[in-house]
Amino acid sequence: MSELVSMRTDGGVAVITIDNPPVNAMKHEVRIGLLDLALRATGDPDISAVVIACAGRTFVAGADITEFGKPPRQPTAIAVIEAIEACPKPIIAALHGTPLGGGLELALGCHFRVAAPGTRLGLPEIKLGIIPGAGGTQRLPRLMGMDKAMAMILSGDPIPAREALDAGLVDEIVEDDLVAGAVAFARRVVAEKRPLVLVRNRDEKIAAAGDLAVFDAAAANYTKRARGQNAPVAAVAALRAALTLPIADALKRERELFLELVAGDQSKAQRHIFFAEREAAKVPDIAGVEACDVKRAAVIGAGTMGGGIAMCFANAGIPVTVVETGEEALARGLDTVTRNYRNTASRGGLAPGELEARIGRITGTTDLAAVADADIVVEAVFEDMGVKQDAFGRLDRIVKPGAVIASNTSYLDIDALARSTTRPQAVLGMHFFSPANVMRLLEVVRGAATSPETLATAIAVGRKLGKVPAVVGVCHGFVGNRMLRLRSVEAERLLLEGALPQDVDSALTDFGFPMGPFAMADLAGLDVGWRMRKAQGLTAPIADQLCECGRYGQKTARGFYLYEPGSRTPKPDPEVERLIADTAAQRGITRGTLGKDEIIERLLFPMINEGARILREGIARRPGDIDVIWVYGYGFPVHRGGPMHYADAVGLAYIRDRLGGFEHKTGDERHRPAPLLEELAVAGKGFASLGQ
Ligand code: T1G
Repeated sequence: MSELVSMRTDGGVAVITIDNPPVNAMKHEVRIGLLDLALRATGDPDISAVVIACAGRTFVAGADITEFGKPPRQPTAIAVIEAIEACPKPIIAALHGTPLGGGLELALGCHFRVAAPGTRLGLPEIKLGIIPGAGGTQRLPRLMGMDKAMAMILSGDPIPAREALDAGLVDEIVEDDLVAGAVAFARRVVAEKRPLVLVRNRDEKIAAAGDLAVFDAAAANYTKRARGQNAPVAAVAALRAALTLPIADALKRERELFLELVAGDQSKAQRHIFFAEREAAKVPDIAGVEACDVKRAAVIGAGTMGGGIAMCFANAGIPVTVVETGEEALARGLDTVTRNYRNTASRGGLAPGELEARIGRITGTTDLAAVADADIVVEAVFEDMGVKQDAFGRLDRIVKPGAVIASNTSYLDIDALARSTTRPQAVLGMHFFSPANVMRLLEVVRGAATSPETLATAIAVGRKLGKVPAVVGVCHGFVGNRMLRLRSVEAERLLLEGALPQDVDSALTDFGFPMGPFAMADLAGLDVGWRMRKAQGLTAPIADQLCECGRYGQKTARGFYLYEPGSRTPKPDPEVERLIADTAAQRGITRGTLGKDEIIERLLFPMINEGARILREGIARRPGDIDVIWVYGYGFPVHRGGPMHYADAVGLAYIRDRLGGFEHKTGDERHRPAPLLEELAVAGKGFASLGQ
């Protein structure tokens, strides 16, 4: 008998309660307890019905992910669900919090499901590089219909209880005491002798979805965006089996696909990111430090970043004041924010009333004194040290004591900004990524004087804004941009050595990135990088020349590529190819042919090497932090686990040797294998040996 699962009876109704904090993951001991009590309730003549509920903040949020990759132990979740389905008495699942994955599959094995109002139900397995493995791909479409089930399983996103009720996934919303409501529901089922039809036997919605051509067309919309991920393709195969195979065979097929994926490298990589994401915000030396409560925020600057950051606060329910130097710039910034919200609302992305509510939380002003009572101020002014130091000096004289003063700089020295105030302990970096209201990463830059309270508050705010906070130290470009610089230099070098922009970009998109460096540069605007390079005394042989002739990318319809009017589709430009060839010739570089693998290695190995330097310097605490930064901030394919996890899969000795070859070829000392990489390679170890 497991103490994680208990049973009591309430007037002939057995209430089985799981209590395995923090998220009632269905680990081995829970499965043992559940099976034991389900069988006991089945056999007990005094029990007429069963309710399965959970203590704590949520119903079962899935299988225990830490058990993956280990030998499976009986009973499996499938065995527990089959025991529930074999019970001749009504079994009701009482859902609250986030019943996800195996938790929702457990509920789908029950005869009925009732839910508390705020419940969010989902099958997020695809985010772990797997598919539902306990019947979700077969039972969910039988309850909700194929379209809705496909959307839930292929996106992995949860749906709210009300939507689940409308779709037939839950049978009742219980407004008050959930378990009492579930017991009452059970009694009604018994009293009304309601037929106990197992979900697995409800074929009407499956029959309705029988047209395979329609199914395949809908599925293609999802798999075309898979970018090399196996799980979406497997999920479609499992769902298709629901239409083509009898349930028992289809469940078997789902299990085969699940077991193949869970043992695969992609799922290992995505599980690594799952746990690394949760570790990245943990800073051992501030464990237990209370974050200050943030009721009001302010953003200095209403440009692209300032506007996006203000939206983050408004989206999280925090009133925010946006300050600009002039009325015109302020109006332009707020118009962009309003337009963004209207676009989202027009696509059905905002609940009724939310548009006005969010815009209503944003107040614009040109009076800096208006931010005096803000609990946190995020500076997002022009990326120039002088301009920022001036802003910090003025904020220091205005903002109330105890407030956090953060900079959204993407590479400037946070310690220098802190020294331009009388309260360096209240200063740190909060580096958002463009578009700030969309990108999930938040690089939290801890300065030398940043206090534990300030850091804890910034991390808590990051989480509240729905971001993935990753704590890093101060250096030029912090972690992400510092590594990106190495990739950008190499990308330009590859052009001179024989590649074309489309060769480099397609190598990275085939690898799994959403976009290659040259298409990305054209999207962001070549002039932005040009200005930063000039400010830092850096050059980019091709990009600089393109900018000198006014080719700034999409905004000028010409950059590394050509763009037809109104189109964002990059087209190769012979003029650029000629410019590259001429530049190479001027530099005495003989251009040759570079294969995809070589291009990938040349782009990724130097940045991995820089990652090793960053770890040795302590700018990043864990290799997993670097992986989280690259996956959530720079589009590194999640199914490869980020650059450091990927490096371990490739092998550090191989990378060390290739880098040696690059250094010999380019003469660039940054290609020299970093001491940490060398040490690990010699020891036959990977970055993972350094801890998550
Ligand atoms: N297994 C093990 N640990 C888990 C876990 C899980 N399923 N879910 C969360 N944790 C840990 C997490 O690492 C953290 O630990 C703590 O719980 C709190 O989590 C058969 C095979 C539920 C929405 O994918 O999405 O079922 O850092 O910080 O922000 O088909 O956790 O404190 O040491 O994230 O409030 C499917 C995963 C599994 C859901 C809560 N289920 N979890 O978010 O807290 S596959 C999932 C989440 C499956 C079946 C298949 C979130 C949450 P620590 P947290 P939160």
